[in-house]
Formats: sequence, structure tokens, C-alpha cells
Amino acid sequence: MLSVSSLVKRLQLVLLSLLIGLGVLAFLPHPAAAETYTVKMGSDKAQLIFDPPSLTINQGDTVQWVNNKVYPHNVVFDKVPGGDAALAAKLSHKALLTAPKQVVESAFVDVPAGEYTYYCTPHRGAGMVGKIIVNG
Ligand SMILES: [Cu+2]
Repeated sequence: MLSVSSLVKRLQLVLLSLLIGLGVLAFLPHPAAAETYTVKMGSDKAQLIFDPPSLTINQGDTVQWVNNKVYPHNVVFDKVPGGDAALAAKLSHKALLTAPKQVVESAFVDVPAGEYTYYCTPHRGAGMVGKIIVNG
């Protein structure tokens, strides 16, 4: 027959093991949740830029481009890591966005880390170019 005090001790042990288990779980590496970032096409002050012009993300994140000011705009990737033309085409949105607040997005899932550069076809000459840096 167990005494009350030995029962309490066993309970304490069980609780302690549970707490240690939970504590260990908290420190195990877990993948960061995928984020979605927004880039404005045309700044609020109507400059012909992608805002922000450069954005650093992690693999698995998504970038949304929002038609903001002085459109039409589009998103055309010209340089991607390894010069993968198929990947550049997949990330691009060549159709011109003509309506306010139109959104296009690209998910940077299963892509190599590195620098991705893109431009807007009508405004490339005006300097409307952007860069996405994907962390490995
Ligand atoms: Cu543009």
C-alpha cells in the first residue's frame, strides 16, 4: 500500500518530467512560418519605383506586388540564381496591371538562395527595378 507521501512524490516526478519534456520541445529547432511580403508598384509619392526596391526573404516566403501608383506595371524577373530561365518565367507576371490595388504574387518555394532581380517593362528605363534576396 502506498503512503500518501510516496504518491505525492510520484506525482511530483511525473509533473517534473512533463515540464522538462515541454522545455526541451521549446528549444528544438522548428522551421520559421512562411511570411508574405508586400512590394508597392509605384511609391505612395508616385515615384516610378518598387517600394521597397530590395527585399530579403527566406525560402518558402511569398512576395505580393500591389499596383499602387502611376501604373500600368508588371513584374519581369531577368536574373535568378543559376540563370534558370524557366524559374525566372515562373516568378514573373508579364501582364500589365492596369487597375488600382491589383495584386500578383510569387511563392519562393523550392528555389535556390541568392539574388533575384526584376523590372517593370514600361518603366525599366526610368529605374523601376527591384531585387529579392532569398536567404538559404
Ligand atoms: Cu512600372
